[in-house]
Amino acid sequence: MQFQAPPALGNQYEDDSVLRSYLRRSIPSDVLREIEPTLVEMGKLAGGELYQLQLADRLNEPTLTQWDAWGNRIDRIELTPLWRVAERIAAEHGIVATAYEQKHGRFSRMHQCALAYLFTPSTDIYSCPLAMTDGAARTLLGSGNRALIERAVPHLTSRDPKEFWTSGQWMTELTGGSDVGKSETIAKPDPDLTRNSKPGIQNWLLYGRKWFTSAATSQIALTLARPEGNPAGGRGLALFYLEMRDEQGRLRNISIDRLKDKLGTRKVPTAELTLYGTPAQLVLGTADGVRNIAPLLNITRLWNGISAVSLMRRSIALALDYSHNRSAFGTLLSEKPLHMDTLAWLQAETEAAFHLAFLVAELTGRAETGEIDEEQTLLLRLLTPLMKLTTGKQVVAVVSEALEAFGGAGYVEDTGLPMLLRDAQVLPIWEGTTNVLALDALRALGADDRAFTALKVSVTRCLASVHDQRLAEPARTVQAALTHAVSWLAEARKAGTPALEAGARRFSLTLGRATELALLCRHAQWSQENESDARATKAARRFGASGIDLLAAADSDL
Ligand code: MFK
Repeated sequence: MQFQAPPALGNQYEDDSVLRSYLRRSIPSDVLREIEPTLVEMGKLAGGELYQLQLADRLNEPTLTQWDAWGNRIDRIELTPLWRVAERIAAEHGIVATAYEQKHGRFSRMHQCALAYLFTPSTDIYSCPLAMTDGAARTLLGSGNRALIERAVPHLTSRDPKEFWTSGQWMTELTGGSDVGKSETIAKPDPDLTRNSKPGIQNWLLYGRKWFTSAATSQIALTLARPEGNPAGGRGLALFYLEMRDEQGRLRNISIDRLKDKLGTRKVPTAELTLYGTPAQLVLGTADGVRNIAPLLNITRLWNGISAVSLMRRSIALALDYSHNRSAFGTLLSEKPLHMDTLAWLQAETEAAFHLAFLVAELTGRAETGEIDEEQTLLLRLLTPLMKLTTGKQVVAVVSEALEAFGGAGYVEDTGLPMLLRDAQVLPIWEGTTNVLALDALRALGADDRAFTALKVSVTRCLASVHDQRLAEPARTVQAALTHAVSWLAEARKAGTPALEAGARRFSLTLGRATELALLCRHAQWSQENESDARATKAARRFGASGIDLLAAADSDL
């Protein structure tokens, strides 16, 4: 009897030619020399110890114990062994801290995203609490609230597992996850607590239900609530900071009602909470909560994109390894032209998505160090939703197809493969669905189109460096898609808001995919010249022929 060898992983950094080539182009060689050992180490963990633990932890899920034996309400969540190890490794390897220590200035964010990209696929979405923690640190630092910055940021950015805190991001309520302005949680000033606090700190008590709070084991949360008497809508909400437990470890007037029973991300303890007088502090101002929490959203959207490309990469790494070990009809799968053609398509989608996600990381790093001009600021604002929605769609398609590359084994739970698809499916949903982000992209365009101009300039600059004949066709595809997007936008605006909104998804995906192709062409040209490597060129040609302009159907509706 012949037994099939399971797919295996090597060092996930050393094996990743896309990541390594990108870093060689984008990071000065002395910086890369310094950070590379951390990536090699994370690549080793991700393909070795963490991956083995992930497979062993497959059937474990977090549990909620609401009562102890003596009738006390305790609401204790136990994480699985994988997540407990992931938390320690994340702290020790500075997966949040790297972006804040700023050892390499604006390259620190790219370094952090590379670490997160390697770490994510082996830890069953432990990137969720890390993303929210990162977003909370960024939001607090931007708020100028000295007391909260001093209190929380050193914990959020610590490398010491004993000191490290994670943060929740409590937005979603029964009224909805997209239309956050409908939130019903009320904030009442607490005069007693305020009197006993440090000068300048005003305490509030929150009352309401939070319906979808990811990673409910965090030490703190940033959340939205409506100070009593404030108007309806997002502007009437305020941004609050709270600590979940008191010095004795008791929840501060929070009950954990239930853990969600979700399709995927089953290691993430996503909870329904009731706040019944939970002490909280204003982060900045008593209104404009949606605007004030936006920095957090933009950071978690970056993590969403990085997580998407990391799951695409993982599914291809496994499928590729399998192709070298699985025989059918007389040869290995790796010798079957059709099988390898299918994997090459997945690789092209993944490479394209990778370059867009890491461009947003690059721009975020520039914004954080002040090395960004107005044009790039507008570009970052527009590209963040475009990147999140485009990669969110790509990851589901790529991982689904990668599972098919295993035949029936891809559909069998104890291979560990189906979990990839279930986890991928959350990425187009949370942090803003595809449609909500398409509308956010319209918001980012604004009325004057300066953000759109910034995007066109950026794409044109990419294409200006592309002169290899094999890249001429994909470059023309980018230009044609952009030209079409410009004319479609003008027509849609004339036709009115319903037409503009109806086409927003196709418009956004067209811009997202066209930008990805331009970035891939630029990298392919560089790789030919500096690495004598035509792999990215092949990926660009393949991706360019895989549906870039999705606007045609929208035209007919105008
Ligand atoms: C694996 C990695 C990821 C891990 C994630 C883990 C955990 C997931 C947990 C969650 O899912 S938390 C919930 C996530 N929820 C969302 O992402 C909400 C989706 N809905 C939206 O994004 C809506 O567009 C939004 C709630 C923002 C719309 O609300 P409003 O009240 O209609 O907002 P409005 O009036 O358009 O905007 C208010 C202000 O915020 C405006 O600024 P001004 O006051 O100056 O005019 C907007 O420009 C600004 N704004 C909105 N979105 C922004 C933004 N500014 C910058 N960036 C943005 N993204």
